[in-house]
Amino acid sequence: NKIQVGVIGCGSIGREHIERLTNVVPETEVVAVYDYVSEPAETAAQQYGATVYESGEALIRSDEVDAVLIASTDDTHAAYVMEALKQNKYVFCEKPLALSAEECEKMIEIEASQGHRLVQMGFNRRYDSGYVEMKEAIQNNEIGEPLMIHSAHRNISQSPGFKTDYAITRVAIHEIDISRWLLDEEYDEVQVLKVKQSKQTSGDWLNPQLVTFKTLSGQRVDVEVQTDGAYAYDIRCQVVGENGTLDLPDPASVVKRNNQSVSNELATTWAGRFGKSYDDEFLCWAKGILNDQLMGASTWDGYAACVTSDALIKSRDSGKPEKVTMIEQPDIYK
Ligand code: ISE
Repeated sequence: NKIQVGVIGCGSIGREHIERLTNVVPETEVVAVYDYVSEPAETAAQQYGATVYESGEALIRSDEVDAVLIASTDDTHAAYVMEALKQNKYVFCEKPLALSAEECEKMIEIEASQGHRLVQMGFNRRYDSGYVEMKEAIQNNEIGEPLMIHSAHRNISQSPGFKTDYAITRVAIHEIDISRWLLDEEYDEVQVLKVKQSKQTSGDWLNPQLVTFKTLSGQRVDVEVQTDGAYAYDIRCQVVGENGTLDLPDPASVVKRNNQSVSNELATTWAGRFGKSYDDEFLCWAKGILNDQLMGASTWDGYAACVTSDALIKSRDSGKPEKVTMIEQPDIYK
């Protein structure tokens, strides 16, 4: 008997995750789906033999659902996570955990009072083999104490309706999480720096944005966030330590030599670049559920990302560094 999963949100990432839970993760099966638009839910239900529910809440409360995957629009995540917590069900939530830090604080309160973790956050980069190797090298003291990180997040395009804030809440949120995870530190203050704007932007949002974080021990992280018009979907990360540096490798691709030049292909989309990491993320989720011990990113990590996003957006408006102020960490996240 497999873990019976209900999926809320059957858009592009929801569909990919349903496919994974069905064909990649042996411990799970998708039995229930919901989407606020009926067509994608019906299609997924038919293809994977699941039942369509009339609301996300009904799906979460259903007896046939053991665990919930939330891949719906960002503004709906918090209420669904709260409902799953109240029903004492395991939940996987795509980023962001909520639109405000206050909503996350409520979740933390409930989860901590229940005494064990129920939520795993969708920060897939923690499962990317390159980042995993970098983390191990840091932990093994191979470059000494990390002092700073230089990073870049470059996109070719965005879907219609993209807004300036999304560069933080949907895009740089990956660097907010992965830098905290690599350095194993919380942030002290963050800032958005103004930079000359690219003409390769298909809307009226700010692009690029230069984002910086300072950790409590004084390490600095800079992130170039290009949300449109870049030459590829390209993710760069270099950790600078006292005794050396670590560079995130590109995924394997053949090195081509022709026309008097040497080249290798880059990814065009996040799905192409990070597919394998999502597989490993869900394998980890299923194991965590079976052992009643979730190991991936937690509600606390989702909260940290929201607090940091809020401070960055404030800084973009104020033009100054802004403090990242968090509540005390409950024991279940330590
Ligand atoms: C998307 O939500 C992601 O997760 C990608 O990593 C990011 O590059 C993209 O711009 C976002 O829309």
